[in-house]
Amino acid sequence: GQLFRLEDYRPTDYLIPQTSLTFDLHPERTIVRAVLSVERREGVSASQPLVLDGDDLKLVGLTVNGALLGDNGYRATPERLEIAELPAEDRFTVEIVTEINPTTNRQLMGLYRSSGVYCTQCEAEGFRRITYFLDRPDVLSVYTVRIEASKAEAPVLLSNGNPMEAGDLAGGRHFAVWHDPHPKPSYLFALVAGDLGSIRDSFTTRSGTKVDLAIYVEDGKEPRALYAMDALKRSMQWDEEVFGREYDLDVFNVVAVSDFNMGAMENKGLNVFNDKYVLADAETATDTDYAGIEAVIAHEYFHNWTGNRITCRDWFQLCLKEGLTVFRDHEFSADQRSRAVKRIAEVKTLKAHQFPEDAGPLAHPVRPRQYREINNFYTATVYEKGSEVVRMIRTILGPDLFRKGMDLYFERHDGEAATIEDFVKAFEDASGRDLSQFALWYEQAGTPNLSVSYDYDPAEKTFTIELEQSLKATPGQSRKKPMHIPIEFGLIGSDGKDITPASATGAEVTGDVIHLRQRKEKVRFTGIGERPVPSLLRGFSAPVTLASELPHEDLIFLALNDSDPVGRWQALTKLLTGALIAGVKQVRGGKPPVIDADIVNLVGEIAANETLDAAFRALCLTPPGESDIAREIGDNIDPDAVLASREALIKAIAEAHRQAFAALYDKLANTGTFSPDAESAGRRALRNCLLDYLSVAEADPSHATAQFRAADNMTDRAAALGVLVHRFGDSDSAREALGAFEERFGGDPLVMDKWFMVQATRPGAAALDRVRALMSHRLFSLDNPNRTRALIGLFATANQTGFNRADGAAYDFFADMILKIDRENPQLAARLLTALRSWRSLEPVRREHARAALARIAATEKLSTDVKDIVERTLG
Ligand code: B3K
Ligand code: ZN
Repeated sequence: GQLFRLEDYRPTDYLIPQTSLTFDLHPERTIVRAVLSVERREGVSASQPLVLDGDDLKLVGLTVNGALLGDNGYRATPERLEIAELPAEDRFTVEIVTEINPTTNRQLMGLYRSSGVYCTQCEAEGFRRITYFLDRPDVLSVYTVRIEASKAEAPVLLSNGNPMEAGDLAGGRHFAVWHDPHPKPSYLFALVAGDLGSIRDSFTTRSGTKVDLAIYVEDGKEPRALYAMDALKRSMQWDEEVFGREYDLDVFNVVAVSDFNMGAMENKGLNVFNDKYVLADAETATDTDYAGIEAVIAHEYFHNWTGNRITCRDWFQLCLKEGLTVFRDHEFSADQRSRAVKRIAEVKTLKAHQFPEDAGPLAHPVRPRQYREINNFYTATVYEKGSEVVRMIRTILGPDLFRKGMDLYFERHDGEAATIEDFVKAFEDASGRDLSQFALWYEQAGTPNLSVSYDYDPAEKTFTIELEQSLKATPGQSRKKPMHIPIEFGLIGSDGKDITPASATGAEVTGDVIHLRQRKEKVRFTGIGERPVPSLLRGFSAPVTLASELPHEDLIFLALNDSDPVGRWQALTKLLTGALIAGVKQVRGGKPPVIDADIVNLVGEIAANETLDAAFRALCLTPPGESDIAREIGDNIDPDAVLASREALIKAIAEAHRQAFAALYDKLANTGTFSPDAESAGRRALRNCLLDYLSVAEADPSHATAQFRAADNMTDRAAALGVLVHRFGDSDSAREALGAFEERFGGDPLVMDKWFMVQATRPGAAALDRVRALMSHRLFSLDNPNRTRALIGLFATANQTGFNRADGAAYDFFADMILKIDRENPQLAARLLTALRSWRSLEPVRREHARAALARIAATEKLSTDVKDIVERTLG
């Protein structure tokens, strides 16, 4: 693959202000006629050829200003159309006819058919698989789209923008014309055609425009789209209230399809979704599914302003739309639910997905400087860390200046393709602050480490915090500069209340934020009458790791008393992680782990504290996962020892609190009809945590079986199934539950994904054989990304002991699967392969097996550029 570099950016010689497309849809032979009005940029000579991108295209017609070209007038390959014979005038029309096959398109990029429905995916570079075009985000065009199709096969015909006309044609065919008045880059183009059901609603914007809303789903699944519709209306309202952003077309359509490479796509006025992020009801969706739908619906909707109205100049600026839009959807969910619980969930996700990326061979800056395959850069770093960077801007400026900066950004760049520099400048200009050092967050890869020490002087009544930041080398960046790290903090007195210092000297302090800018800095607070317990990084105010020398008692104090719930959770996590790591050492030394009674009591105390949110207590009762522990250990990982340590802690907690947990479990039982609201979901989350502990304490599946049978919703049913399969996998209870689940939901692929997942994640070396066997299940297919992710993806990312079995057999199996999937769907294969990114931190035997599997992939001929890029960077 070719290397693309940020510094090589150059604007195009030609622009395409208008694009008119006609699709004559046929399953195997679709004809696309593109009429492009082209404009030569000032100063560009007419001898400059017009070079358009293609991918796997077949040209069947070409004219310029209506005339055919001579043999030397153009050159067409499947990847490129170069037109040399151009008029002297600066404006002309190019008409291109291509023929494509939606049925054989298994990459799910460009125009493809999924369960008989035509749909498109163009981001990042899928439009060039439909027609030849300047397929890059800085070429904005106004689109008019005419779709013709068989009326029986595709009664519904959709594209971007507003519907203009529709009617019947000869031969049982019909047509529809759509016009999108907002200039957009080609990656936001979309078309959907098929036999779909829909639900409809409307939203009136605050300036009084009525917008028709529709969600299209497979016939018969309409009732399962109601929650998504509700989330959409709440998103529209929220963006008006919180960011002052209104919707800008007469219609907004969402379509759910079953074969989709990612979550969803923000095409202007026509969002296309993986049906997993649309379909939900109590019977089939868990609380996590509901929250996911709410977040993804909001995310795609919010892109209308951050991504569509203002798009990216080039793909290096991807975080400009993605990080910002993730930040916006996080804020939305926080406002709809419990802010603290939402924030903790974000921190967990960031640490689970982004920190390992930043610490491994695939590390890259939030704004990468180079890529070989852009689809491999839709990463946790660009999305999640990108969102953290925006969040830090708000922390540094405060909410009012942040909003002022956002307003300025919208005002200045509406209708443009912008850069990170434009974004940062808007905040600098709105606030008068210098963000040049802060902007290093976009440039430097890796997770900074903060080490902190404290000193209390009772005579002087001063408290001094000494901070030191460090950042390890990452691929291509050996030397790093110090960053501007905003650290929210509190100094807590023995009564549990925050102490307000008289003054602060040293590093800048504004309100409750310390601004660390040097490599090493001190802050000295005066007027501190007693030795305080410091709470640092409240709200997880910066994406850093924190090494602090706080003693055990202080952490327990924080876990119980910090006024910031995120701080409480961080302190508890630190304690649990310390205990778990000590346990791993003991296991590897051949001893049983010794569990600290203080920690066991602390967990019991939090569980019993009814003044706390149930959802918060559930988070506290779930000890760090196996991969969290592995990440904190850092190297020479033995996943079996990690599991053993974690299980020992769970058992100690379960046995110590057996009675209390049983009573609480009963008390939290379901009452009334199911509601997916945050409070009810929190209650279920806590109760399902307790179910696991109880089952461990009792060493008996009967509680889980009873819950599985009685459940009136998928959250409780799936949780019970999880306990049965993971804890009592060989029992009749587990077998019967799996059988009953399959019998009931065998007709519903999305629900069956949960059935595959729960088995793929059952710990232990025997998992591989089960995964192999499940691949021949009648409902499994490698052609469907959701199915593949449920079985192969979850096995590789959420079954540490199964995937990393010591003989390396699972790596071999995985390599075979990657190579197989790569032949059909390179994007999916490349994404799955990132499961091996932390191979270097394994103990030597597993490490060597993993390396060999990677090397075998790398040595295979005809790899896609996607997989080749990942495997080469992973091997380093
Ligand atoms: N923008 C799309 C992601 C496209 C991924 C292309 N490989 C979804 C989103 O982030 O909203
Ligand atoms: Zn996005």
